[in-house]
Amino acid sequence: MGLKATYDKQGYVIIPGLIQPEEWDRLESACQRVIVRTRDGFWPHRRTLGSQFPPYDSKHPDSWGVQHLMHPDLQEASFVEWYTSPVLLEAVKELLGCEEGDLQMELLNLLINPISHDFALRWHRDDIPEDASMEDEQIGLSNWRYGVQWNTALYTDSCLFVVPGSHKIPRTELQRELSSGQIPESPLEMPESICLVLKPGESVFYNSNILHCAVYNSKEQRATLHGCIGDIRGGFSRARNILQHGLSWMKGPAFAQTLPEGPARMMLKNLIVMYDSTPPETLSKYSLKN
Ligand SMILES: O=C(O)CCC(=O)C(=O)O
Ligand SMILES: [Fe+2]
Repeated sequence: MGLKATYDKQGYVIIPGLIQPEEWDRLESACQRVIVRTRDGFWPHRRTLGSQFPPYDSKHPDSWGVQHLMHPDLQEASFVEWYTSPVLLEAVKELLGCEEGDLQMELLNLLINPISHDFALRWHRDDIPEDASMEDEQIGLSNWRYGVQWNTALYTDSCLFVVPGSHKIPRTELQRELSSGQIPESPLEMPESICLVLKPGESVFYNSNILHCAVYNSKEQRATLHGCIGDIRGGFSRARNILQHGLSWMKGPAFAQTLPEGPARMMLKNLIVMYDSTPPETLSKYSLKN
């Protein structure tokens, strides 16, 4: 089966080799710098322990993610260069079945291990609330075709668990019960769930509405690039999910000036068109609670 067929069937596919050998050291040292900056309290855009979705509680001292790696204040050019690199975008275009001109710039974050204690995210779908009716869940799943999310691990990563195939089917009674607010005791209690183990340099592309959860071990080093790209043929179907992260900085001249040659400018323009045309009621349709 080809990559796209596998992705469509399972809801995820693992692809190696999307960080070129000559990019690796630069990207890894940039990750190390932003991790230190975040843990030392000098980067406010972070995912904090205790919060599953934005807005993240700014008071918790420990972090499980660094937000907005492409933000101009970080001055780390390697992130936007990698995010718009030909090898990565080829994979994205193949999975979305779209042309370069359809690509919409979205998020690039870094997922890291907490240091004070372990943390976990409960079973969820990123853009469908846990209490959605079966009908709404089916509508949400059917419409969620215009973007792809991925995790690219710099170090072995065994944090993410998914139920293969669950990106197409509303939850069963049992899946609903196990995804209603509680942190799982063990993710493998969920029937048919698997751990998506990534080796260094491997990426998993996944439908972010697949039923998934994550477990963060404070003793195991994690630096996993976590991005997503949209397809403008989806209109503003992704607006709520993307814009909840606070992307007004992407509209300013400081960010535009950092963009490399290539498709980056067009991808940003596509994001801004969506941003500016999204009706406010679209943004408030669901409010995902922590
Ligand atoms: O840590 C991960 O790999 C998954 C994160 C996640 O599911 C989320 O941020 O919604
Ligand atoms: Fe998620």
